[in-house]
Amino acid sequence: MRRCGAVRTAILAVVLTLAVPGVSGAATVANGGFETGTFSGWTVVNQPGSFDGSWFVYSGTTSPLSGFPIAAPPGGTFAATTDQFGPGSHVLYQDVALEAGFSHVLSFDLYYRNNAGAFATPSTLDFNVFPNQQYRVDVLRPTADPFSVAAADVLATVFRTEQGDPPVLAPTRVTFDLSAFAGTTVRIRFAGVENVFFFQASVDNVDIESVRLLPTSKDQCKKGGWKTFGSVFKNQGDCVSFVATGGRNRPAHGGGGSSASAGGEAAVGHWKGGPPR
Ligand SMILES: [Ca+2]
Repeated sequence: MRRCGAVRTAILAVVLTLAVPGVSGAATVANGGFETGTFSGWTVVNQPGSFDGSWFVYSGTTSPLSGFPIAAPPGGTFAATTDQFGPGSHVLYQDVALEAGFSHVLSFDLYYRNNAGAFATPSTLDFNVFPNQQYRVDVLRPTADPFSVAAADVLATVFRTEQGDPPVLAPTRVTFDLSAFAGTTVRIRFAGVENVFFFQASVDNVDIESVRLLPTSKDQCKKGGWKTFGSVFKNQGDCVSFVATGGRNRPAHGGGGSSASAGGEAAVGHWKGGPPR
């Protein structure tokens, strides 16, 4: 038994070596840390009539327009924040394609300073509705109006300020599982609205970590199931062979891999990185 175990360990080591390390291209947030010093990769939209407010790339500890204290960028030199001289509504978004056959976890550093002291959170981003003093992050259909909060447009709400929340939040890591949207393109939207008093809504280090999903049971390969693992397998037999050999028979189109969790409770196994491209 010990000898067998040693052989299995050796095989596993080889498999892991064959796996492609590092970042996959399964879902890419462009300029997620704003370190270009610009909004390259992002789109900024302000509701018409907003009073000299917008999203800004900033550095340092003073808000770029109104001069209020602000947390230093939590990563690198630059981060993004709303700032203004009066009432307005400001959207920052990016559309991201989520490759099928991967899990996708969105994360970012979120923080804010609401100088009004209290939030007002109607279900609208229209600053003409008073009072409206809030910050929210949503996953939208990419065809949605940038300011929409309609149920048909909002696939998920990742974060929103609520009445009674403390007015200041230090940089806080927020994570959200986007795996349910694999195979589609989604719009990640950060929206700040203020019509009570100055409000700096901020974000940095926006990232999506993607991990390829691999089957751990033959049943997951059958009835077309092999197609749900993206482009890894060429057919059902290729998928079944992968499972039956514990990953030693490499998929036709994938790299190495390990279905080490086969037989466990996990529905799927995974390994980091994607196939060679
Ligand atoms: Ca940054």
